[in-house]
This record gives sequence, structure tokens and C-alpha cells, in this order.
Amino acid sequence: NKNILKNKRVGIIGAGPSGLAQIRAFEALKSQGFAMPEIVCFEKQDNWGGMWNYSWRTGVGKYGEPLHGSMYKYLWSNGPKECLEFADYSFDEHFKKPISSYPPRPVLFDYIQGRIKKSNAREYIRFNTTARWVSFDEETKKFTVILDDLKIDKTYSEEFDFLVVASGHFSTPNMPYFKGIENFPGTVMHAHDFRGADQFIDRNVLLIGSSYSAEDIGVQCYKHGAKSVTLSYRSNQIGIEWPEGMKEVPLVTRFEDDTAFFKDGTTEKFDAVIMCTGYQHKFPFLPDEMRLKTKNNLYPDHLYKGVFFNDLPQLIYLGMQDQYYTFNMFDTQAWVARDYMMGRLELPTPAERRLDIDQWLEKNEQAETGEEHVDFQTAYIKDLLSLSDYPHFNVDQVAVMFKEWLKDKEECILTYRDKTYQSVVTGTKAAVHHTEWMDELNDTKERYLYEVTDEEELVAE
Ligand code: FAD
Ligand code: NA0
Repeated sequence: NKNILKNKRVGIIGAGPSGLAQIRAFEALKSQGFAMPEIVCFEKQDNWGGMWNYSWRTGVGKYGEPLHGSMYKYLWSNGPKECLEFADYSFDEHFKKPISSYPPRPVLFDYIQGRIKKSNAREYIRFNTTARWVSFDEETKKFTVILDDLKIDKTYSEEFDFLVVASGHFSTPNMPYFKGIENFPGTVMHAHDFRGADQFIDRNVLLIGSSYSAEDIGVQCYKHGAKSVTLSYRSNQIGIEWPEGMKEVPLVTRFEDDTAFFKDGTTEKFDAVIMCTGYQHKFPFLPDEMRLKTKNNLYPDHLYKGVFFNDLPQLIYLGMQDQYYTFNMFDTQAWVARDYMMGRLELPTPAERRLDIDQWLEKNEQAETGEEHVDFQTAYIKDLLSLSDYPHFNVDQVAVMFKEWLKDKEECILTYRDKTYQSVVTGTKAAVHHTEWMDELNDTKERYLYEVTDEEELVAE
């Protein structure tokens, strides 16, 4: 085995949570004395962390590449951190004290970095490097990846035995057209370019869409002082009780200057339109026959165990599912992918794999409610856990937490982030944050980890 691996090369595209999970998976075996293939990870940004590496930029990055980031200032985790905790690196280990269940982005970024900084992972990563094109040679069974070193403006290529695509899928906007929007006088943007609610203070904002982005950007605008927030849905209403100043209406049919016309016959004037209409799975570096073509859903077709491209399992996709589970799901995927690449896991025949995919697709089809979707992804994680030595964690209990989270949000969209949950990794009960989420306008790590003294509490009272 040692000699076989010595000459093998693994290419990873993207150093977000998924790509980093893949590196960590290899490092975990390396620390047990196993021989490693050569690993190279290409990241077009100048740092790791993917979405969690916040950028103030919009449009294109420093070197003219489409900007990856869709995250914004004041973004706080939208699910309990206990649902995404790494099974091999707890929040306790990182922060050395209990923290609240819904940390802001810089705190989660810090946590992601903490685990990977413990290894030599940075040595595997070539930053400021974009994967430009991939081809596969049927005879040598190797991938050739054409790369651009953005900093020195140089193109080169390298060969790999396995290619892991971990480039994320919440970056390229899905931007629908609505009649008359070209004459809308105010701001029109996609959630991808939203960098914070500040510019919408005292504005009447229309958000189109009814999923996480619409819900959270809407609440952000409300929290930071928008005059009114209106969410316009196409098929499913979020359907919760909104605070005064927020409301949900049916889909826009057209615009006339600053007036939006809705399906129910009502009209209203707005200062800004934010399209929270989701993202496209986009792989401009992959040829047709290797490209994953899917909508955002819990089980994209053509991926055996949600990772191996069925027509060519040497091509591995991580994190391509819609996500209840995130960091721990990427880990469970990466561990399984690693074992296949290391020759520790054999895959069944293409026909058997197809059957397995079909069974999952059918189950996914049957899931309708939020709770059923949680159960579906929980079953998927359990299946992955049975295939590798990723540390087992109580996934059923995580599913219980997800279901409570769904209820918390329904109960009150403004206060659900004040709730606390218990870690399944350490048993630690989360701390209550020193400030209620609606009153907390500062999302820095320093402020978050700051301990409010008894005296300050007395003054505040
Ligand atoms: P990404 O984080 O998107 O990373 C992909 C990486 O690939 C990027 O660094 C990118 O630069 C790189 N890349 C892309 N193309 C190339 C190329 N051609 N060459 C080289 N490098 C390339 N999840 C949660 O758990 N909790 C949350 O609160 C949460 N909030 C979110 C908020 C927003 C606005 C968005 C968009 C997503 C949020 N998510 C959240 C989900 C988030 O996508 C995942 O947590 C996670 O970042 C996915 O990791 P990833 O590595 O698969 O993809
Ligand atoms: P997302 O909300 O950006 O979350 C991505 C939405 O767009 C659906 O409601 C869909 O409606 C609607 N839509 C699509 N095309 C439309 C059209 N032509 N007209 C009207 N509506 C349209 O995207 P999706 O895919 O969930 O929903 C698309 C990810 O970002 C999430 O996984 C989430 O984890 C992350 N996120 C997290 C946070 C926080 O953590 C905040 C924002 C986003 P329909 O009709 O198809 O139902 C705080």
C-alpha cells in the first residue's frame, strides 16, 4: 500500500470548510503513521475558510476573479453551533469555556481555523490560485488541471489521480428577471452582494425569496433600522408571525418605476430590491461530462454516497448538498472520500452504485416537511459514519436539536438565537450570551468573548 500511495497525487479545489475537511481527514491518518499520497489544494482567495472568510468586496476580487463570498457583516450562525460541531475538535477545546449557541461569523471562522492550524495544512494549500480547466485521460486515468497563479499571472498545469471538488455552491447568484425592474430607480442586488444592513436604514426594502437568505437578510434589515421589510414568496411562504414592520406577500409580477405589483393585486413602493433567490451550482472549470448538474437539494443526483461522481468516482464532490448539517457533514464525507483514495474502501459496481443513489433520491422525494428533511440528512450522515472511522457522535440527538431549532424560529424569528443547546461532543451546555441578539449590534470576536462584569450588569440595569 505504501508504495502505491507514494506516487499518487490528490488535487483539491477550494479551501473552504469542505476542502479543509479533506485535508484534515488525511492528516488524521498521517498522525497514525499511514503513508500519504501527495496532496495539493488550490484556493483562489488569499486565505482559507471559504464563505467564512469575509470580504468587503463585491463583483470581482483583487485579481479580477468572480468574487466567491456571499457573507455579510453582522451574520450570526443561523443554526445552533451544537449541530455543526466537529466530532474531533470541540468548541470547548477551542474556546476553553462555554460560549453561546449562535456565534457570529468571526467566531465560527476562528473555530474552523483552530482545528486546521494544529496541523501543517497550510503547506498543502496554494492560495491565490484558480482552477481554470480540468480534463481526464482515459488511458492514464489521470486528471490534468490547468491553474492560474493569480499573483504572478502565470498559467500552468498539474496531473492528479484523484480530484476533489470543494468549490462551494452558494456563490453564483440565481438572478431572475421581473418585468420593469430595469427601470427601478433604487438599489437592485442579489443576496450574494449584500454586505450589511447599514445602507438600508430608513429604507423600504423588498426581498424576493422565502428561504434562509430572505429570512435572515430581512431580519438583519429590520434589526439595523430599515423602515419596512417585505418578503415576496414564489411557492412556499415562510409563514411565521412577523414583527410589526415586516410582512410576507405573494410573488412580484412586475415593477413600474419604484412600484412593485404583487400576485394578490396589491402594490407598494420600495427603495431597494434584494433578490434572495438562491444560487447556481457552477463549475466553470469542469467539462460537460464531469460537471455536476443539479438544483440546490438534499441529494444531488449522480453522486454515490453524495460524493463520488458515478460516471468517474475518482472525481469527488464535497458539500454539494443543501445543508442542515454543515461542518460535520463535510467531515463525514471527507473521511469516506479519503478511505476510497487510500484504497481502504472499495466501491461497488456502477450499477450497484446507481441503485443506491436511486434509493436515496426516492427517499428524498418523499420528504416534505422541515422535520422530514432533517431526518433525511441525519440518515445520510449515519450512512457515511458507518463507512469510515470518523469519530461517532450522537446524530439522533443533533436531529432533535435541529427540530427544536425549527420550532424556535417559528416561535420568534427575533429571539431564537438567544436559546442555548447542549453539545453532543462534550456534554457542555452553551452559555447565555451577555447581550440579547436583537440588542447586539457588534459582531466582533473580541466583543463576543468579552466577559461582562457584575458592575457593568448593575449599571445596565
Ligand atoms: P465554501 O465555503 O463556499 O468554500 C469554497 C471555496 O472554494 C472558496 O474558498 C472558494 O474561493 C474556492 N473556490 C471556488 N472556485 C475555485 C476555483 N475555481 N479555484 C480555486 N478555488 C476555488 N453554514 C452554517 O453552518 N451556518 C451558517 O450560519 C451559515 N451561514 C451561511 C450564510 C451565507 C450567506 C451563505 C452563503 C452560506 C452559509 N452557510 C452556513 C453555508 C456555508 O456555505 C457552509 O458553512 C460552508 O462554507 C460550505 O463550505 P464549502 O467548503 O463547501 O464551500
Ligand atoms: P438561500 O436562501 O440563498 O440560502 C442558501 C429561494 O429563492 C427559494 O425561496 C426560492 O423559492 C426562491 N426563488 C428562486 N427563484 C425564484 C424566482 N424566480 N422567483 C422568486 N423566488 C425564487 O437559497 P435557497 O436555495 O435556500 O432558496 C432559494 C444558503 O445560504 C443556505 O443553505 C443557508 O445555509 C445559507 N445562508 C445562511 C444564512 C445565515 O446563516 C443566511 C443566508 C443564507 P421557491 O419557490 O423555489 O421555494 C444567517
